[in-house]
Amino acid sequence: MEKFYLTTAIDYVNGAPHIGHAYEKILSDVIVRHFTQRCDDVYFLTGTDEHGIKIQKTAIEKGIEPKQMCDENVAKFKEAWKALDVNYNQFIRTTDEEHKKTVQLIFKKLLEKGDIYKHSYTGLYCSGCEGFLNEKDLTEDGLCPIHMKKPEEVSEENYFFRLTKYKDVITKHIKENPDFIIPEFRATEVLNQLENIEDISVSRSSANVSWGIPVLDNNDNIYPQVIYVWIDALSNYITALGYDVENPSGKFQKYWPVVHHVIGKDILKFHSIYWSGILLALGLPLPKQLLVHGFININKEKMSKTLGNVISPIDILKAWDLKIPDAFRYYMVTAAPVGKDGNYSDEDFKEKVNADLANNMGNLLNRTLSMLVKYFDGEIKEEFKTNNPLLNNVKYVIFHVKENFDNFKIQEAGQEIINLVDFTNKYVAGIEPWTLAKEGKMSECGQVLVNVLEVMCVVTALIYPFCPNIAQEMANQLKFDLSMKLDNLTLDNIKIGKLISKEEIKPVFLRLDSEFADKGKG
Ligand code: ME8
Repeated sequence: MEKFYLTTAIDYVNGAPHIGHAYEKILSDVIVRHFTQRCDDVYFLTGTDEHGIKIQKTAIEKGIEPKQMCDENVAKFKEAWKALDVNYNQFIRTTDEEHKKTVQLIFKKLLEKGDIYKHSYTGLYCSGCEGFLNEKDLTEDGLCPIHMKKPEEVSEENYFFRLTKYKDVITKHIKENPDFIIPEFRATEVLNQLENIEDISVSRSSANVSWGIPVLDNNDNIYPQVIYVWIDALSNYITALGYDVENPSGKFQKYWPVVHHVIGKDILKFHSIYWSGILLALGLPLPKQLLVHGFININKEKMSKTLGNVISPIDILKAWDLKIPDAFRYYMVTAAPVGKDGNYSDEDFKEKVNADLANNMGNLLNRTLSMLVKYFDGEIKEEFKTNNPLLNNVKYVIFHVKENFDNFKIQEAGQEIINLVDFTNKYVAGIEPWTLAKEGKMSECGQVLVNVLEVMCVVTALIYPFCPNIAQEMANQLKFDLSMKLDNLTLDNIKIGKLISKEEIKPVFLRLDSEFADKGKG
């Protein structure tokens, strides 16, 4: 696999980032870091979605200009991704001039092609979704099922996109490409939605929504329009690559369409149906894959402003006094399988990271290195390097971690790594190198320790995407080269340092103190 382009959803900036935003960006970063260990050319795009009525209304409530509010909140998003070590290549803002210009040209091209047309319309608009809802989608009380708010009746003359023209091609594509939408059960959901799909409104009257990208050449007799958020927002995936409607070239040609869009379950329809329609209308190939993740709940409850349980990722790091985000990253992506809803609770968090990262992984490394220092002054003698009985376990785990990542089964990949650590712990407990030392069987003792340390190098490489700082610390102590590509990761290729220095041995992860347990929430 040579090229790997991954995008996240671009977040609305009417507030600071919450744990759900953080989950998606961490998940994406973990995937990107893993594939960076496997391919030479990886591109990771994230960003912010800054137009629309929701942002406009929040800015008005605050009494500031929308752009000023966006600037302030974008800074909070960037700060959070930095604190969480989300290492993107590019951060796109839909208020970027380049983006705005290209979106206008995309709109114009579709208008000229006849795929966008004028139409008078009365519909139910949910500003939470930034979309029109059908009567049948509403709850019994007439509310939006996601935002539990009554949608507003809107009557306007708008531009519409001829989505129905592409319905059959999209349906066929989904049916013929089972990997297009994962997990697979989500594809069934989309196929059902496609059956009742209608043309969609793609602009709003600027009298109602002024905070948006104006439609170009709008000198006809309908009132001035702004481009309705979804054409604007979805196009970020190509405008970020410098897509040019006349002459697609450069980065766009390099990475499109080998793209994985990581998105939450609530925006699947927009990505699978609307985005596919727009791309087909532009004559562009469809993305390789939509990876649809579930929602993060808090203490098993849906996170919402009304419940007052919205948690900021930064507050979690602060509350647990975490200088590095590794434990939080690890927990977020291993607490639930990717497609299912996950849950954050302080107790769970503490229990899982203490068990896996401190007691299991960190402790094994620390004990083994300490024994090497105690019995051999940290020296790894040539005679200690023998055939490693854990070889098959290592091969098995490397294979399955890669396979799980290929299928975006990130929780399962994490579990494979911890299983290897578990097994190695049992190997040590069964063989008791300290007893071998007591009995004077020094060479045997040294061999056991080196067998374990070799496995720990593999663990270091595999855990790196989840816990980049801890992995770096482990690599430093093991004198292991963390830049090794996973394809070269075999026990034969691992050359641990001849001497492990006593001064450098320290726990790579300290247990989360129970006194913090009640303070996790922001
Ligand atoms: O939907 N758990 O922005 P957004 C997990 N701007 N993920 C969650 C979540 C939760 N509790 N809440 C939200 C938008 N998300 C649009 C996207 S893309 C061209 C435009 C996810 O700020 C959500 O599913 O509401 C989405 O993938 C992302 O966070 C941004 O949500």
